[in-house]
Amino acid sequence: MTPLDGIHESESVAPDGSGGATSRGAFLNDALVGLRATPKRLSPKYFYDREGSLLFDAICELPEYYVTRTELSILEAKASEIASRIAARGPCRVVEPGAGSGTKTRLLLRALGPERCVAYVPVDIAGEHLEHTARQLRAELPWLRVMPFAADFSVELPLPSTGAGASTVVYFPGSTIGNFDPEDAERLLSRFAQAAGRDGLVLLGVDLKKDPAVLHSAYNDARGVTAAFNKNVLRRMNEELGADFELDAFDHYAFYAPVPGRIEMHLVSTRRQQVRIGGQVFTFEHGESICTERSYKYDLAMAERLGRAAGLMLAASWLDDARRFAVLLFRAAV
Ligand code: AVJ
Repeated sequence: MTPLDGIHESESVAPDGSGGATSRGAFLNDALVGLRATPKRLSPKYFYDREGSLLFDAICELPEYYVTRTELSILEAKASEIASRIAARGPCRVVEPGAGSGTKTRLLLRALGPERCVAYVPVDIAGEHLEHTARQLRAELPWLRVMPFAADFSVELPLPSTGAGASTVVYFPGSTIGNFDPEDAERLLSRFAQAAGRDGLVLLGVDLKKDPAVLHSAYNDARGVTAAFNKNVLRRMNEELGADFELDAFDHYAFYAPVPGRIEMHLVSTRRQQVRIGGQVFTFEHGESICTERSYKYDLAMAERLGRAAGLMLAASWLDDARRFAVLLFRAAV
């Protein structure tokens, strides 16, 4: 593991301009596997190159997309209480898988302060965006030891040593846990529990079940930013994998499925067409879709069950007044 521009690079990083830890080979392989599947499906992690991360930042500002601002409102109100709970047993290091722009994290790190936080370890697929966030954080919080890691946390969660004596808090905000099907979510939380260790903690942001109309509009904003975010994966496959997707021949389509309790995002083919990628030809029937994201919505009982299945015990929860979002603190169930 050799530092690169301040970013610790895990073995899986291939500096081939793919803007992230996932190599071009892995991206191509996942794309071919996903497009061969029935129904066709791609991982939402491929939204996040630099352009995709910026589009997601724009989504967080949309009036319809309540998720980020609701979580922020909880942190603004409860950061010092959460910090006291986290550092009750002494100083800690904060590890953040999928650390995008770190807006929420700043609130937590400031509430912890130099006495109670020995290091911050952001882990993200978008290496460039991670470097940018790390530089900003170092400038804003000069006392903070920032140790960015470019890695795909859904595959591995490598952690740098920060010296003895500090407990580990794995911080996973933003309801990104919602992107994982239940069995994968359990596996991921178990990995977090392992990384946190016996005295460790897991702090999770979870979007809660609510009026389907509210959910629907959050993923179908009037300005079409979510549609552009959704289509970003097609643009990436064209630019990075030499595919020939016509972005205008696919429509953004997102809906809430109450039975599985998730939002599904799709790209729907507007006609029968063929797409070439990686030397292969894929046929899309008129109306056939690629599922590009699932975003599960939880209630507290479901979240507690998930935690227990991953070897974690729910220690505390903070919700907004409208009970739209929850910040949950888990400790290792010894
Ligand atoms: C970052 C996964 C939490 O599912 O709400 C936003 C991503 N997708 N608009 C979510 C997203 C469409 C977001 N997560």
